[in-house]
Amino acid sequence: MGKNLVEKIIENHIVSYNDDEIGIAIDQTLTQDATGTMAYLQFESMNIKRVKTKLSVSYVDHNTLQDGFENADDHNYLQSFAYKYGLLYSKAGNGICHQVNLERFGRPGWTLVGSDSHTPTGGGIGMLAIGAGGLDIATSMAGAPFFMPKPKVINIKLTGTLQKWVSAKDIILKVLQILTTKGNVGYIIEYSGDGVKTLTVPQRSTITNMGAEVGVTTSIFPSDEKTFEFLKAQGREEHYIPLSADEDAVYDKVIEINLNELEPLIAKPHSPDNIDTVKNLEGTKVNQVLIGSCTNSSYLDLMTVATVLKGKKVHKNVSFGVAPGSRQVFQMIASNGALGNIILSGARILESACGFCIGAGQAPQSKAVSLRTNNRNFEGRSGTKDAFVYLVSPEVAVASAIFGEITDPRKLGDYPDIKLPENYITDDSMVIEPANVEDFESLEVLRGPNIGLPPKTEPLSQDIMGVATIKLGDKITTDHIMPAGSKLKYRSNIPKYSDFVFEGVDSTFAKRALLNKAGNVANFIIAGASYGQGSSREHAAICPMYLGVKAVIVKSFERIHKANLINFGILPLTFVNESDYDKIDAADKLEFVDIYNTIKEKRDIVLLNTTKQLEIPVALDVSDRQRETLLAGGTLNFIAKQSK
Ligand code: MIC
Ligand code: SF4
Repeated sequence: MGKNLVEKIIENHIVSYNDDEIGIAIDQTLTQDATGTMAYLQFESMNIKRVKTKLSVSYVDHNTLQDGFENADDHNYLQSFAYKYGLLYSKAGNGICHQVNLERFGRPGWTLVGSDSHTPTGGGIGMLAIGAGGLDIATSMAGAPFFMPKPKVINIKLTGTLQKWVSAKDIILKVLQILTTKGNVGYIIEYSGDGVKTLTVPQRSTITNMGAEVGVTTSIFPSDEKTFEFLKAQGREEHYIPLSADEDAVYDKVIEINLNELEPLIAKPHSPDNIDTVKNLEGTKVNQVLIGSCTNSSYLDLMTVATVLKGKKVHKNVSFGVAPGSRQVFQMIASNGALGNIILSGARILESACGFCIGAGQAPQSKAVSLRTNNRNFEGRSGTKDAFVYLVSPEVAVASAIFGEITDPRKLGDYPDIKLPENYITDDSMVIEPANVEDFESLEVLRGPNIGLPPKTEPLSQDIMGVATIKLGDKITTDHIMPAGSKLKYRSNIPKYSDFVFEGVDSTFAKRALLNKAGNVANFIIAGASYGQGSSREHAAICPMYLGVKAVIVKSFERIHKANLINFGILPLTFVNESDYDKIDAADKLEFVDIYNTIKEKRDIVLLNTTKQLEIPVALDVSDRQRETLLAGGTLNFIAKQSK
């Protein structure tokens, strides 16, 4: 029986194999500044002298607004940490981590874990690239394997060729329409079929990037001539290896998409799987159009946009912003004159950074219709609670910016048909090499006042007595749990950042939770399906932990968030009978009796709702390693216990 591509890469990296999970060796890690400080503070607490991966890169791309000293303090810490501990440091302005990593550092066949949910962008060049919480990146840098349940593989077979004006974004929007954002935990998507050959690396990485929204562990394309051409043009042909599935490879599910049949698609507010055709929404007035983010800001994307804009003006009622994904893209479009066309059209040129995508700037007007090329349109993420954000391809974005209303780009006539360059401009001078001195141990890591301490957790107690501090519905995202945007600058200050937990959902939550904690009353979070969708931010576990949350009881979890809860000693429990969700109301008193031994001895867990006098069975679906971690009160305690 032949092997699929995922199996082949895993086989090359496997270091442990149990019934409940596998452990793989990690070649490369990446972090960004909003998750990096915490990851590195945790790494420092492990007392390891230098990173043990083949390559680790620390990027700065999220907190670049610097409206106060906090972001700059973080950057300073990150740079000095990288210098001392052996990482590359990509300075603010060099670009968005996933775009830069793809261009300069990713390698086919390597494993990559990154403290950002869009790390799977690397799957576009045949990497097994997985997003995880910061603490999992820290342990990978310390040389530990990365653990996950043995993945199931969905094969998406692409046939045919995209029609003019239909783009890679439309392929992934189609995938989101088919698979939705729910119910795909534990799967990896592997692309194959004749259609793959027709897609360039930037197109492939748009698709793997937004696979994060499907909730799969990662997505991957084969490594072939297109991968070779891309790496060669980046001056890195020596990093190429061919990789593909065997002819008779077996998959857990197969889906076919005929590229010829696709048309321009759009994700309507407020979920990336709320898909419609652009044609159906044509004529809707648009207030803002933003092109950029790690999904769609490559050279290919911006050249397409610039070519369309040549000699045209943006509609008078549209605020139009463009953020090139990396300094390389910026430099390329500046040198060939394309940037001039974009500027002349009336665009606002934004920094090569996450910016608007994470609500850091460019918040639209009240009730605005905002068209964006990024990957998430959760309510409020743009910074304006009542805005309507739609996700589209750069082609749809630019057509709509010109006409001032949602526009099918096929109206624009001649398709630009951009060819990728034979040589990209490569200048890595904004990537700082680590110290190469004998006595790097004496080097100082710089800590401004914004740099706090890594959070401390406590072992699981014998009993947990508490209250349902909040009850929520389905699809609660980590943006709901731990808002980013203007609050991002507090990422390195847990007590301060914790004030904003569930801010947009129930602004009284943090205060109430802290009061309970002070009175020795545990906080429980109750929610529906797909709890913890979206980002990898471990602060969505750390800050609730700081506020005294001991258990989260839901219908189902998303992968990264569940792992983060375990890392910080919060019990991730699911209802055995989903209908029991209705047996708990907010403010009900809840209890676990003898929970420590129950979990240790793998007995059935019963939650007592003492307000309603009900017994509710709940399940803890974790590996043995995770069970021990929870008993110890989180990963750092578990590691400390093991090394005694
Ligand atoms: C996001 O797109 O939500 C982020 C901001 O990049 C997050 C990481 C974070 O919260 O720092 C992600 O996707 O993991
Ligand atoms: Fe940055 Fe947006 Fe990509 Fe997250 S999704 S890494 S915020 S560009």
